[in-house]
Formats: sequence, structure tokens, C-alpha cells
Amino acid sequence: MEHQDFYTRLESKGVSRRRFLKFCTALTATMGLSSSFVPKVAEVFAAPKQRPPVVWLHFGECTGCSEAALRSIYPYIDELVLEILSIEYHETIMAASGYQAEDQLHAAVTQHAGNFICVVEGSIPTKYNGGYGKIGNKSFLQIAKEVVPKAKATIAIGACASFGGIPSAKPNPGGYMGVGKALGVSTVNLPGCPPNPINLVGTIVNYLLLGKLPAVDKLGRPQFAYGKTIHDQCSRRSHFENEEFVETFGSKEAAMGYCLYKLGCRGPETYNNCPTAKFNDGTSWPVEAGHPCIGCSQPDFWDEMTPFYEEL
Ligand code: FSX
Ligand code: SF4
Ligand code: F3S
Repeated sequence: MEHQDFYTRLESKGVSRRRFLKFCTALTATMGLSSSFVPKVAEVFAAPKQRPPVVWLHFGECTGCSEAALRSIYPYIDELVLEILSIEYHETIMAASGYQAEDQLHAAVTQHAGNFICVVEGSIPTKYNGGYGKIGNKSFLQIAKEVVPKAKATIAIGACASFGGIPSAKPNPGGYMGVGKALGVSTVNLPGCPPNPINLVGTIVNYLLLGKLPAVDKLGRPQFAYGKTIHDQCSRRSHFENEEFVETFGSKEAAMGYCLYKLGCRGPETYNNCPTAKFNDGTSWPVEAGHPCIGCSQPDFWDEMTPFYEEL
């Protein structure tokens, strides 16, 4: 019955059962599971056994991570996320503001202490007692210290929350850093500026289906998503091997899809699954669209990978 309701709801949003199963197939592959898991992955959405409470915090960032997750891929991904999670607090999508919002955060953290998933978006200024970023007269650092230790697990979404991102670029007067480093806690890190929302969904589905967070590398990144370099999965790789490079944008070589290494592509030193997961319902990804990878999922990419468009 529950299943029927779910598929009827999807149909009413213009998403056929077939299309939903196609999404589940792509998600299962992205998670590194065999295709025999597709029906189980579909069940996680169609008949959720639990909807874990989520508190989603925003600190120093551009909200691109939320925008990417809630708006730009799969017309229905936001619906799917809301099917499997109980979002208790999220400043971008909640109606409450001001004192009401602060009360809501406090209530959610108290009620679900030890039980909620904390998703953090954005980095945390640590110098001057956290003075570079405040909400309701409390520093980001103070809010994070109050909320994060009470969570069952913390997922850092985006380069900023994972490693500091753009706010932590030199000279970084506010002492911005990623959540794990700022608080001395371990977090599951989903870097990228913005990260691919499929990797957030994969992390959560892994948790719901297998009862644990995915295996991570030494930087806290799920291996299913960040286990290989862009370069090792790139569709332009044969051009790299044949030394067929694009030297200028808009050239004949660009039209022929040659390798972007000489335009500063950082694919060889960047770990992410963009070439296989792609963005916007599997439409494309930076290199396929003709733009070199700028290494947006690597620690300190803004300092380490610049100047962009130049071969390092
Ligand atoms: Fe950072 Fe997210 Fe880049 Fe922006 O909020 S990872 S600046 S895309 O959006 O945190
Ligand atoms: Fe590697 Fe970038 Fe060339 Fe792709 S475009 S083969 S990632 S250097
Ligand atoms: Fe970022 Fe490179 Fe992927 S710039 S989005 S890691 S192709």
C-alpha cells in the first residue's frame, strides 16, 4: 500500500516508475553496489523503515551546496530526499526566521539528541573567538560546538565544510576551516564546490540500507565517490595519451574534444566521480562541457590549484 502511495505521488509529479528505477540504477552503480541491490535501493525510498531527523547548519559558504541538492538535478531529487529524511532544521527551506528559527534549532537538537544526522554546509571562522561569522549573536563556532557533538553522525557537505573551501583561501584573516578541523571531530566529507548531490543521497542511502556510513579515505571522503581521480575516469583520456591537447578555447581542437590539460585541467590530481556520476540528471560534467577541472573537491583548492587555466 505504501509503495502504491509512493508511486502515485511520483506519477503526480510527472515522474514515471521507470524513470525512478533508472535513477535507482544510477544511484546503486554510483554507490559501488551490484545491480542486484537496485530493488533494495528503491525500497529505501518507496517504503522507508525510518526517516532519520536531520539538522542542517549553514556557516561560511554560498549556499550552492543546498541549491545543487534541492533544485538543479533530477526534478524530483528534493522530493526523494524529503521522503527518506525528516528535515528538522534548514535555514534555506524553512518558513521560520529570527527567534522562531533559533527555538526550532534548540528544540530539534534537544528532542533528537544522540539520534540526528547533522549536515553542515560552510566553513567555520576560528580566529577572534569565532568573531567573523555570527547568527543571532552566537558565533558559528559556538553554534557548531553546541550542535555537532550531539549528533549521531556529521556530514560535511561541500568543499567549505569539508576543508575550508573558498572562505579559507589565503590570507584567511578569519581563520576559517572545515568542520572536522575546527571542532576536532571526525566527519564524513563530501567536498566539491558544489558537490554532486548524488553523493549525499548515496551516503544517506548507504546509512539507511546497510546501517552504517560508507567507508571513507584518510580525508574522510566516501571511497565510492572519491576513490579515483577525474583523470582516470575521463572520456578525454585517450587524447591525453596521444598528446592531443586543446591550447585555446574555441579552437578546432576544442571542438574535437581534445584533452584540456594545457588549459590547466587538474583532473590528474583531483579525486571525484564527476565523469561517471555527472551533474544535472546525468547530463554532463565540467570536462565534458569543455571546461578544465579546477580541482574543486581537493583540500585548499583555491590556493593549491590556482592560477586556473594554466598548466601547473
Ligand atoms: Fe562552499 Fe556550499 Fe562552494 Fe558554495 O554552501 S563548496 S562555496 S558551491 O555552496 O559551501
Ligand atoms: Fe585528464 Fe583533464 Fe585531460 Fe581529462 S581533460 S584526460 S582529466 S587532463
Ligand atoms: Fe569539481 Fe573537477 Fe568535478 S572542478 S565538479 S572536481 S570535474
